[in-house]
Amino acid sequence: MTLLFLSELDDANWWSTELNKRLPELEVRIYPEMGDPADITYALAWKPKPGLLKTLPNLKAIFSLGAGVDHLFSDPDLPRAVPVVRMVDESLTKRMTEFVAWQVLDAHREGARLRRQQRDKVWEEVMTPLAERRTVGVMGLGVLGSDAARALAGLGFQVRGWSRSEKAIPGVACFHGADGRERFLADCEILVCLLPLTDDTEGIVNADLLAKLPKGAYVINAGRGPHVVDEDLLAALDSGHLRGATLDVFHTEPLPTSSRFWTHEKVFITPHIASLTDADSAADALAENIRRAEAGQPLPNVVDPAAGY
Ligand code: NDP
Ligand code: OXD
Repeated sequence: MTLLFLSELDDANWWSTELNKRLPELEVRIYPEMGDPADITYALAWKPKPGLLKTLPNLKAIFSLGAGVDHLFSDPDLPRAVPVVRMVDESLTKRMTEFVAWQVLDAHREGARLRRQQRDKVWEEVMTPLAERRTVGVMGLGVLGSDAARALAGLGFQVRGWSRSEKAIPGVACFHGADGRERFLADCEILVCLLPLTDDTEGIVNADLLAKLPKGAYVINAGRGPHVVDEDLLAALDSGHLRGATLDVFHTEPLPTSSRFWTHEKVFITPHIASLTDADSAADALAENIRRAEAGQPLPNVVDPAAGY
């Protein structure tokens, strides 16, 4: 069995070392050194070149190096008969929850205003409500969103969440579907986007959605850049309707230096690092998945191609 590692961003040597500790018999090839395409039985990929996976005739599974799989489904030539497995890993989940808690607390305690005050040498008290008086909404209650929502509830926030199907999470008011969206958004003072990017969610953070948030709301996007209509977000920030935004993901990454987001006083930018995966943790599940595939057993976390996530 041979795995092709396909990523310009992730550390190929780290992944191949960790995989071989668990599966010494696995041959790991690192693209572009792939040898005979017919040898490749597994791909471990992040943003592979469109059309490349189609050239591997004996693929048994495609493993995404990320939780999101939009980088695979955007390939019109993705081999549809091969199962795509998303990354579900404890380190990825914990890091995302840390990021969300960090940014929600910063927005809640008005970190941006305090940093401006320090810059201007202004000594002025900033009184903020207790967490129990602050409503935070999490869009997407999957592996990442539900963990973040639970942690925010643990910090005392009034937490609500929104998903496609009905959910029940202790301490979280759950809404779902198009019908639940408006009720979910009303009163959300801090909105966290942890949705996957699909045809249904592209452009979801637009003027219409932002107008439904209360004045002074704060938006945190750790999903994907195309969830946001950039011009609509900038207009809501400029008009004062939004107090601020934390953006980890963008339409184009790296974010072009010409983007207004870089210099906008109300925007905090992070370079798509809300969460990253540790190979030494995620290789356990990956190796187990390869063992299962070799044994002809069903794989967990296979993406439903119709849903696209
Ligand atoms: P999951 O697939 O576990 O969860 C997705 C959630 O979104 C589910 O609750 C799902 O609803 C909901 N959802 C999907 N479509 C809709 C819709 N049309 N309307 C309402 N809710 C919807 O994904 P993860 O939690 O593992 O990951 C979420 C996303 O986070 C990834 O796809 C990726 O884009 C992003 N991400 C970003 C990272 C970063 O560093 N910035 C790192 C890792 C991930 P239901 O439960 O009903 O299916
Ligand atoms: C992911 C990501 O999808 O890092 O895991 O964005």
